Amino acid sequence: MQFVDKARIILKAGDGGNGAVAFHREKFVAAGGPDGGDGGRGGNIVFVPDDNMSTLLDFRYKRKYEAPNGANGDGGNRSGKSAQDLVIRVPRGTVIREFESQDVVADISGDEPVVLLKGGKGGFGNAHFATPTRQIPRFAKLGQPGEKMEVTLELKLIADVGLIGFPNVGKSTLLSVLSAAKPKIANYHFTTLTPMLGVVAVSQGNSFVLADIPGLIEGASKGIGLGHDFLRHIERCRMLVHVVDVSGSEGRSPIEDFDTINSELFAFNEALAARPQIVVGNKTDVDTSFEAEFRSYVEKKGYTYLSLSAVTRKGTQELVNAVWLKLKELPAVEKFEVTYTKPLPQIGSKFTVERTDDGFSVDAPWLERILGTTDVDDYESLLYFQKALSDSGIVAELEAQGAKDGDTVEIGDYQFDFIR
Ligand SMILES: Nc1nc2c(ncn2[C@@H]2O[C@H](COP(=O)(O)OP(=O)(O)OP(=O)(O)O)[C@@H](O)[C@H]2O)c(=O)[nH]1
Ligand SMILES: [Mg+2]
Repeated sequence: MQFVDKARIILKAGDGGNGAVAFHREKFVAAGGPDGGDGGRGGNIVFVPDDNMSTLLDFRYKRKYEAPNGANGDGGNRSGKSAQDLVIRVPRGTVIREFESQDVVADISGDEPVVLLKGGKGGFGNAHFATPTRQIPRFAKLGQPGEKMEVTLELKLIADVGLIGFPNVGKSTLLSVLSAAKPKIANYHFTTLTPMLGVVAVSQGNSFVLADIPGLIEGASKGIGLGHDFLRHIERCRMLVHVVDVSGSEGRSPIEDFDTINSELFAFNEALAARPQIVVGNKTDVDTSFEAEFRSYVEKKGYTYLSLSAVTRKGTQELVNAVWLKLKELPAVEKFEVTYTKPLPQIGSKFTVERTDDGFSVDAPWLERILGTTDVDDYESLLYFQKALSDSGIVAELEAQGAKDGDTVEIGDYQFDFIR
């Protein structure tokens, strides 16, 4: 299966249904009261984590996701049906960002479903607008549009511990002996092509998640080998286990290997490079003549060093214990903070009024949204809108700036005559 960990999709929540204009009719009753029902709510866009998914591949084939619209209201006070939410399943650890700003909208790593976009509210039917002085309301409100957003999805796996090191040093072998995971293991470079997770049991009820990623080489941060892209999957790991082949089986120096990987880490993300590391010298069943020098090198730098043979399982239990001890001191897996804020202000918020060559122009995005749901050809509907205009203080501001009856007032794409 192809591993895809980035995608870009377009989301649109459902529109609210329109309210109905209808009047009660009955035999022998000349003109009944208004009984137009409300429109139904549009469907939300909801994200849930799915632990059976491990890639964002599906989102390469389908790019547009729309929740259904609410149904329109009907006569006889019948409300339109609200639409069902559109539930989108993603692998756990998927971070959703608004495309333009790249602000984080959600991090789908908990168990709770996340309502990302809200469906539009249904419009009120005319039954809502009957008042003692307005007995025949010939208007209803249109449903509000559902929210829409273009987003990028990025998978950042959730694991406590990340395995790093050169290719062929035995990272996948270690994962396979510590957990039930069955990664591919072979005696050549870049056997592992995609990240893999395994659960490591420590003692009854205690376990941690270990992530194995493709090997790194010098220049990975410049795209050499498989590059450093996969490092993003261990970006939120609480700590790292740095696996080094201390047997010299490939003719390299363990000390140089260790420094190379650390500087590649640093080039990718300084915070990741600063994460606690336990260093393991692997393949000690082959040759240990380089080990003493390497051990004192890393211990002098302040790291914990453990001697290991993944194949004979020498030292594996000590490693599990040491990792568990360290994890107990460390904060939980990092969740991405939501940095995105909805740009649409609420009704009654700020506006500006400016003089133009032939009248006035009002800048108030929230008002344009109300206008979008107002039937401007309907007198009473317009009255309703004008009430919003005066309640917000815009009329007063226009008058203060000298607006007179008949002056042109521009609001977004609309033009009105000013009438007091
Ligand atoms: N002798 C010996 N061989 C080992 C040990 N651990 C792993 N190997 C061998 O080393 C080779 C590479 O092991 P992998 O686990 O695939 O290594 P890797 O680090 O995951 O490699 P990449 O996925 O390519 O980055 C395999 O042939 C393993 O059998 C060990 O402790 N001793
Ligand atoms: Mg591997």
